[in-house]
Amino acid sequence: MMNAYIQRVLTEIKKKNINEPEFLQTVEEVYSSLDMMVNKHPEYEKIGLLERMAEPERTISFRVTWVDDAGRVQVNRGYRVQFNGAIGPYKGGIRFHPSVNLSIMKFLGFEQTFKNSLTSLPIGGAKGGSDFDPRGKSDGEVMRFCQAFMNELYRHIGPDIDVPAGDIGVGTHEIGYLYGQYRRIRGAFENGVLTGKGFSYGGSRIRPEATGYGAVYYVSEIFEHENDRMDGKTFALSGFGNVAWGVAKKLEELGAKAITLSGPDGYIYDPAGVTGKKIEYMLEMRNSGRDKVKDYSDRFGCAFYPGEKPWGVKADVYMPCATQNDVNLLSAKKIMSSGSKYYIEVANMPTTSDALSLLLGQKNMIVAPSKAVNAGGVATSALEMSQNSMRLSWSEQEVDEKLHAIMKKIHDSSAMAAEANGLGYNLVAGANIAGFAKVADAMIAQGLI
Ligand code: 2IT
Repeated sequence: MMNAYIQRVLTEIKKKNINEPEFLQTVEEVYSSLDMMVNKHPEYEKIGLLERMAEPERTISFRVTWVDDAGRVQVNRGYRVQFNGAIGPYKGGIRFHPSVNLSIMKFLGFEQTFKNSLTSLPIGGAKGGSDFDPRGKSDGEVMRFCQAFMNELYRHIGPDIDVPAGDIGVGTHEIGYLYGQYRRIRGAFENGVLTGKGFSYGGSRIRPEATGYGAVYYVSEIFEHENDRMDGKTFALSGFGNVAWGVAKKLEELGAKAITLSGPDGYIYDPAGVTGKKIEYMLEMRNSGRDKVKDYSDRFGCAFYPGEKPWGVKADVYMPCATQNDVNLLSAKKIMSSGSKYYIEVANMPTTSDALSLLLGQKNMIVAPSKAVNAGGVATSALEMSQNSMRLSWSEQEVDEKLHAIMKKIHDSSAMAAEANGLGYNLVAGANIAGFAKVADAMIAQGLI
């Protein structure tokens, strides 16, 4: 029986955010893990903690006007949701994708709050983006769009206020244009305002690899817990962007291999492994702007399955690295019947709620949640902020060691939180509880704001 306060709050939040399904799904997922904690803390209800936690501190929506190559005026909608600043300046990525809407921004900002808390670094939660579609746009159009986006965003951000980074559709290239415009408007070299920068103007070593590397470090901790070995294992991945690239690279280093990748057009199956030059080709595919994974099979002669997802392939570990709602109930059933015991979320909310309940209900299955698994990206962003504020730069090895230690700590604190709440080795609930605890403490300490 779920705690009555949680039940009441969920009902209210449902009413209030009826048109925001992704956001509602995330709030439900997080709050339903907090039963024992809320039972232990009746004071949460008196100060409306759960109601406050589910309401962004600030939601900014703005017009972005730019001119395309044909001289036509284009209008997009921009967002920045500053969800929770209790433990540090707002921090989170910017996504450029046609699917961007308020529900997606809010679910990502809510998740980011707990993810950032889990990293143990001082960063609050935020998310931003636009319904701008970078696909098929010229470089000049992308630059003008980034400049127009920053013309409004600059007034809401700053190194001690809100520090955006990249996400889907926003990589180092776009961050460069965004930073250039910020610097021009501010008339100051405040490079701590954005992370994921190029190395020549304050970017961190390992930031491009960090999300993927961090995810594999996290998986290594699970394997250690299970007395299992990484070498020789096969991994089914979806996506072929920055995250899948980092995962494939680190897997190869550890003697394991990625055997699938996917795109909006279908998936490729490469039983020999996505290794060596094939990994570097992923960057080329991404930079082409075609958004087609079939290019990989054309180049390397492996199988391509148009319009399908890789979840029916037999693999030791399943890692969705693409975007939300990538694994539905049918896919989850396929994963279950593969005999694998590892389902590792990497993308934000890759699993539909019915699929997640099914997987979580399997006794022999270990499910790891994206807010913990992909936290290496934002953790390394926080390391970039530290380097910027100290005006120095750490070596690859220094950053990588810190990232590795952070991922181990995230795994261990999640496992401990679950154990302490009588939930066994439940990494999903554990991450929610551990992430929530620090934000809750900070909000309580700071009074009603
Ligand atoms: O989802 C994420 O954590 C990101 N897109 C990275 C955020 C960041 O500030 O590096």
